[in-house]
Amino acid sequence: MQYHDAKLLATAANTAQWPESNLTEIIFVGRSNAGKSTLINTLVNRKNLAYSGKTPGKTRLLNFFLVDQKVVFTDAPGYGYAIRDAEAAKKFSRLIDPYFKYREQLKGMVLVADARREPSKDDIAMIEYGRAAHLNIVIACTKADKLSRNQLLHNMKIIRETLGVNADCLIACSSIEKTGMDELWNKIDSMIGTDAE
Ligand SMILES: Nc1nc2c(ncn2[C@@H]2O[C@H](COP(=O)(O)OP(=O)(O)O)[C@@H](O)[C@H]2O)c(=O)[nH]1
Ligand SMILES: [Mg+2]
Repeated sequence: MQYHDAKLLATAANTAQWPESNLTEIIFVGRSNAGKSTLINTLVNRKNLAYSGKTPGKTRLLNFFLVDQKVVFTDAPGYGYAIRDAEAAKKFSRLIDPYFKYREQLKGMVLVADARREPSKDDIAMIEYGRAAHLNIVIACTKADKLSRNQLLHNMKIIRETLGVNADCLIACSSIEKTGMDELWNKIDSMIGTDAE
């Protein structure tokens, strides 16, 4: 297993609280329960960095993690309940919109999607955001261990078509079997110091 150095750099409710940094940032987004916290923890080989559980007060903010002194992972709040809650949706976009618009070092997006589910409207909207901001986009299809090989391939095809991305943007991931992590790191490494355009 690879060692990764990782620590929480900042927790931000607004632009003034974004950390000062010149490093490339990669935002992790996904619907609640897709496995985003677990994926971040598995990627950096830590049990509790991104708090797989719920940390009251912090789950609705942007959490910035400094990783290996070379990249910053930005953990965005999970979405999904927002559909039923207009106020939460407004809060989410107030938090996220300026980050996509003004954070110049933001270069990439990892969309975390449960491999067993079809992408939601929110997932599609996030991809469109990412494209508008000219980000490199990767789809991490989590919980691959819960599917047979055939089901996984079938579902990943649906995910790819629904989101309108190329097959090489998708990575099957499992935090149980620890699969997909090297591939995801390769994508992240290629985003570091690389402009999408
Ligand atoms: N079997 C399996 N379960 C997973 C995997 N990733 C996450 N989970 C489970 O899915 C649930 C939600 O994960 P969490 O990381 O908290 O999701 P988040 O809301 O997107 O941050 C938890 O019960 C995790 O243990 C995976 O790769 N395989
Ligand atoms: Mg989480």
